[in-house]
Amino acid sequence: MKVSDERSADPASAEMLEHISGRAVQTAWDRHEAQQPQCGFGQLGICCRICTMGPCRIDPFGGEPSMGVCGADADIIAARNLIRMIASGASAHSDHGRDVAHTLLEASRSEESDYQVNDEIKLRALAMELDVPTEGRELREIARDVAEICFAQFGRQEGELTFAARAPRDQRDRWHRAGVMPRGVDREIVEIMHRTHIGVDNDPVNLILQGVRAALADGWGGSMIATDLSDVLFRTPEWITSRANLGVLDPNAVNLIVHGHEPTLSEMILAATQKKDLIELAKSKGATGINLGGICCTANEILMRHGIPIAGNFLQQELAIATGAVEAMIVDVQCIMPALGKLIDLKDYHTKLISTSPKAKFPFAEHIEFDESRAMEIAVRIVRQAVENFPNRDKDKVHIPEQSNPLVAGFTAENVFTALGGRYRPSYRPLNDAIISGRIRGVAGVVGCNNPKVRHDYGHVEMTKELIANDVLVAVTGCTAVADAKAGLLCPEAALEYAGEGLQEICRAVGIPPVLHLGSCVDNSRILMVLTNMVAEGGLGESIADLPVAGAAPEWMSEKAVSIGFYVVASGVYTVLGEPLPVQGSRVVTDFVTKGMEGLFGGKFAFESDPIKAARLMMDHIDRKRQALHLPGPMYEVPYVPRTKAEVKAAG
Ligand code: BF8
Repeated sequence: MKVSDERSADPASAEMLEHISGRAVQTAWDRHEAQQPQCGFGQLGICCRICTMGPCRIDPFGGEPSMGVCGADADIIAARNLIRMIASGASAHSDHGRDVAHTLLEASRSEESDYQVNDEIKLRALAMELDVPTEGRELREIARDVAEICFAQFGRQEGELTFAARAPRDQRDRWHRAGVMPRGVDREIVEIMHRTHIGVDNDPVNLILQGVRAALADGWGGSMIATDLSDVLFRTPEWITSRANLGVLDPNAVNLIVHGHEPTLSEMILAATQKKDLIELAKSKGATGINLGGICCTANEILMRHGIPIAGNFLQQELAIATGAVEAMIVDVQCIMPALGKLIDLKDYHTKLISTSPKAKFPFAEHIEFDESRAMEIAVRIVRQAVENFPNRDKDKVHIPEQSNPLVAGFTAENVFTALGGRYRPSYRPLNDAIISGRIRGVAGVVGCNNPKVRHDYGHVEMTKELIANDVLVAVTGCTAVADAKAGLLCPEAALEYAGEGLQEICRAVGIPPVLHLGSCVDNSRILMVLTNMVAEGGLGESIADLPVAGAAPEWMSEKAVSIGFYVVASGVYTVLGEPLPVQGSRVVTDFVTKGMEGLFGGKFAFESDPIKAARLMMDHIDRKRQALHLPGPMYEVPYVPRTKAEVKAAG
């Protein structure tokens, strides 16, 4: 196999890697190789640089040193490091949510705002849930009250996070018993930072429970607010078609890529690209028009609501620039490699890298600061710069791979399974019935990043194929969704090619793909609501922990993924990670996250790098849950046969 194929299972990415090999361009794969061997202490989670008596590290083989200078052992060090990852990941999601809440608040205060409420139904539903009066009031007043309540959630000092009340009762009872019912995410994160300061909390399990509390404040708070208020501002997604992969770049048009996470920026850039005068300007420069594409989660945001095509996922950001066909890459926050600036500085490519957030500046990027109060004006300025850069494109250097696969996206907790019942039965009943009868074996959420430690996209795609072949309906978000889209798994036709007979029957009846795109990484909150609705519909137990469902992040790498993992597991979901959490230098922490958490929350982690084996672990778990609910095995023959009770039990 060629090196490029070893690095990426995605043909377009492999083609680009081949195309740039031998040039000065460096990619994350090259830098990963240059880092070998990576630090074993770091991988095991047993190095500490929290104070300047260190840095300290623990002998992983049980020898000396067995403690840091302060006396912290491997268990304390691993637990502290782990929950600091949660703090960072929860901060990223929740700061995103805070920005959306702030945008809604500003929009409700000013008639001049470029933003407005685009989903009145969702706003009114939220108002009802939050006890905001609606009778005889203007939409703007309702929006202000809803935004103020949501905004206040972030800093909530006492009591319970309001949206945690959405979780099934049994799950909330578990959180109460474990003492992890979250307050505001800001408070929980500050408490992590306090507890992990030298000489504060030195009980590994107590530390991790605080990590759980912050993660729950993210999933059921910051991220959930990001999703709900983005829906209010930019409208709740509906099923929509589009395409994904580098082939969406247009050799004849001005190509703009938005990369990052927050829809407040990408929505305005999209609106600016549709302005007649800018399109005319593009034509006057010799282009056929303006073509917008996305990378990472901001791509998922504008795909879900507008069908804007996706250029790629995390590991494709450098490859997109290397096509030589991108006039501007416009970035905001999260998952944007600083390497992009170095790539621009090579002067091999004409692409302008434009940073926009006061929170995120990059080497060699031009900074045009985005300000929600002048959103359209700034978006127009950015798009104009991209258009004016078109004549600098060297046509001889352009290399755009052909691949771009069709896809269907736009699934939400509101529409995803009500669709199964059609207009006459808009509820989760048909889904629950399909699971109860065994047509659908269970539901899996496959989410998360790319990581050059594993073959790009291979983990996502192979795991998803194995699951759907065995009648497991798969929900995807983030970079998994992009990987699966590129592999053609988000098309209804994929059911006929890859799904088992039972799942195929459902997909055929309703016209849905076997893999449902639920959005960006903050939209993992949509998956929480899907699970909650399944419990509420009845017949599948009393809590999320009873459901025949499982989660996975086969290629995860970011701290956000750690926060997601913890709120999903604490919400009752068995979750398999491709890369282990960096805690294996501590027996106590490893045991707690892979075993102990189950007793408290009903969910736990497993680590398995082989995506097929990981999918089978998930199906063993799903089958075990089916048995506990006294449900029959899969209705049709499946390649991965349900194990006997004893076999499943033995598999753990
Ligand atoms: O938030 S999946 S690489 S893009 S962290 Fe980043 Fe990971 Fe992609 Fe979206 Ni999520």
